[in-house]
Amino acid sequence: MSATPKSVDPNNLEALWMPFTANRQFKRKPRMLARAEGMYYYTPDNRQVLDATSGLWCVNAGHSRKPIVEAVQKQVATLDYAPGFQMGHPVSFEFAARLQALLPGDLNHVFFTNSGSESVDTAIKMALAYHKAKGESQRVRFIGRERGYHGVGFGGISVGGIAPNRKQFGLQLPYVDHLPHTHDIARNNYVKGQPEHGAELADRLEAILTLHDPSTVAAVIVEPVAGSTGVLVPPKGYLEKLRAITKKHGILLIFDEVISGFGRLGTNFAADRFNVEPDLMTVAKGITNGTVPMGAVFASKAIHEAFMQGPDNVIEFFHGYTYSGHPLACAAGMATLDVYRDEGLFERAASLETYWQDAIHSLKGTKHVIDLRNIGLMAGIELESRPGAPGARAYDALVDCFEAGVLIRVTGDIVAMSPPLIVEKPQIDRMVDTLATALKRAA
Ligand code: PXG
Repeated sequence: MSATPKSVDPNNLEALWMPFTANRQFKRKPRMLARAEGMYYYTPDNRQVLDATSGLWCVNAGHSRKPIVEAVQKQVATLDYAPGFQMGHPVSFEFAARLQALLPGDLNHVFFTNSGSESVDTAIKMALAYHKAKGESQRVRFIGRERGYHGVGFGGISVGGIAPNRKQFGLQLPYVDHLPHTHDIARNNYVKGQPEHGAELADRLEAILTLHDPSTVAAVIVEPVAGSTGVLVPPKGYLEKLRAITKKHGILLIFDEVISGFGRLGTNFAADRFNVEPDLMTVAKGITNGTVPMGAVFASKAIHEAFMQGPDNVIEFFHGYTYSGHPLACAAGMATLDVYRDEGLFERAASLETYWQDAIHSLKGTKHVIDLRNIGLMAGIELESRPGAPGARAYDALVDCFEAGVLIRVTGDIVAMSPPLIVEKPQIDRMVDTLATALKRAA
């Protein structure tokens, strides 16, 4: 049998089982993106679609950026792949050092993965192994949070707080508990930036710890700003409390910054924006501008130190991936950092925040809208659900906006927008106007 069948119909959509997609609904009426440049996607028939979501929260510097394209092309022709176990290649060391220079507080070591999900599972294993190395192998519990998204590995869905991502699978990690989420539109409605109410929800951590005995808990993991479940901005003082409580009990704090990292909040990381330092940080997405799959875990000096004990011929952490530190990803990542720096994109995001905020909040009073919230260059627009059909209204808005030439993202009945940091003010206006028109039309 030949490896290349002779006649394959490129328009046959059947073979591909699409991720997180209503496959049959999609295939009846596909929405295709064939090309991208800067702020725009182009459909196969060359219709321009303004990207209000940075792909899936990852293309922070805009699409098909020349320096990144060229760096990847050069790298693939120089060193396509090199093993990363007991062998090294220069680009991964250089990229780790470049990242190290960006890290806040005591974070100073970089472990490469290929996705946010792998980063989360890596951080969970690192936390367990850290405590074991310190002689505290009883610390095996993890505390996540309702409405948290930490990817789709078994560790990630266990600490995550999204019911549909868990209930199909039955099994999860044992010994996991969850903090309450901080979404409270009764008290925090149409808030610009951080809400006033809800810091006390962090005190629930003390109660959970008392229930389980704090000395059995390895780590608490949260997204500083929950992205996927609808842009939930942390109440003032909330993250600070989590930090104080975890520190008091010798529990690690993991910030999942897969979305909030790399300029989304106008700073390197959310940890910088909120001035709260975690012990471990997980990243992905914007680390390579979405061009080549990559993720990373950033570990504090103390955590790294705990592993670097004992005989030096022994592997310190029995974990890693064939493609950890892949040369193409590292080359893409370094070129991405260059673009972020040379174009001042994180500062640009910060300077656009007020304009973005005003534009988003101009939707107040628009049909179906029940809440608006924003921070950095991200926003959640919450809709009242159509009775008996949760999610339908937002999905209709997604289809309408796509047909009108703007790509948005929806989760349940919440619209999320997170444009590339190169966005121009008239493009922000167009995103908001297109959504407003779609909502006025929506049943
Ligand atoms: N952590 C967080 C905070 C994320 O947002 C992951 C981990 C997992 O990353 P990977 O690379 O394994 O997908 C994510 C991913 C959406 C959406 O529309 C969000 C994500 C992925 C796909 C869609 O909100 N976040």
